[in-house]
Amino acid sequence: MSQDTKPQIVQSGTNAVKIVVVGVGSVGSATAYTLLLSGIVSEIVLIDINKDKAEGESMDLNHAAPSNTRSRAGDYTDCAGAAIVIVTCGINQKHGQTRMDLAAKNANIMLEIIPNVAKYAPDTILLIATNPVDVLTYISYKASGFPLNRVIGSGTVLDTARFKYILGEHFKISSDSIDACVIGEHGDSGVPVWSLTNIDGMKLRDYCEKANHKFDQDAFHKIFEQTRDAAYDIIKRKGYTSYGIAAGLLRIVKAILENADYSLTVSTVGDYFGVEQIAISVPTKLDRRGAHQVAKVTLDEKEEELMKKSACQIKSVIDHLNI
Ligand code: 6V0
Repeated sequence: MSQDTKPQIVQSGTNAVKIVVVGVGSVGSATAYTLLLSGIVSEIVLIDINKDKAEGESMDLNHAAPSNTRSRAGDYTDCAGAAIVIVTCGINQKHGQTRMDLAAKNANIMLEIIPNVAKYAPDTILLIATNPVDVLTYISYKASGFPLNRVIGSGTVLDTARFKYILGEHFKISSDSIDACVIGEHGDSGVPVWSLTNIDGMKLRDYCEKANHKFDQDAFHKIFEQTRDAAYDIIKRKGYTSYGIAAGLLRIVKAILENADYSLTVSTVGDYFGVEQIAISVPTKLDRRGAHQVAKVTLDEKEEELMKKSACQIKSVIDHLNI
């Protein structure tokens, strides 16, 4: 990953930090609310094609704001000085649609807005959440002209949280005791990394033996299906998903602002699993300069094969868009 050595706008400590959220629908407003209550940012600027919506949301948010954080509606000139610009605008999945079905429309929206963000905030970090997030992270990288480390997709951070939650429910333990992740596409070809799953510091098989649980491959397969299909199940009932991704975006923002240097499964652009120039999620370190690849994750043969398929799936959509 080519690195950008310019000092970033993120300041030491996290007290005077401006974040911009572009798109304040279900995801953007939940993200702004989550960021606001976290107290780690001082200013949240909301941009939406629907200006009234951005204004209404920011007024409402201010009535929930801790004294050191303010929200306001703005336009692209207000991206100047932003530490991070979070992009959540565009169309969302309707019942029965896949994330990839959104590609063409949302790609055009990215091509329209990203150059504006880059113009006024040339040193910011772009954090993309709009779906299909891997494809759009790649398009945002191209449209911004930013170095690789400053264009980050929320990737499988949400899938990983869902996976750990469902595993925790299965074993009736806190998901904090579980070290597990989903990598690959944020979507139907995402890959659960069973070979590296640890519970209480033990490999899954050892944990099952020690804790008197059956090592039940069928149950594990169902756990992954539930993880993969979670968005469809939620959208069928409430029409959209928002809180999970908002918490995931907060986790990413925190890792950047706090110069955390730990890894999350965000999506970044590069050559992966034999496929050139795509964005896909693998464990990636985050700090004030953005994303930094850690050593290539060691997968078993089947996982490696699934990652190749996932990478090809993303590539075929990027190629199809012909941008
Ligand atoms: P929504 O509630 O329809 O909000 C979209 C917002 O974008 C609206 O307020 C629009 O006015 C605004 N908008 C549209 N076009 C533009 C534009 N050109 N410039 C500025 N604003 C614009 O959608 P929702 O918030 O539910 O979803 C937004 C995106 O997030 C979708 O693509 C979802 O699929 C995606 N999600 C991504 C997730 C992830 O894990 N990465 C998770 C959930 C949803």
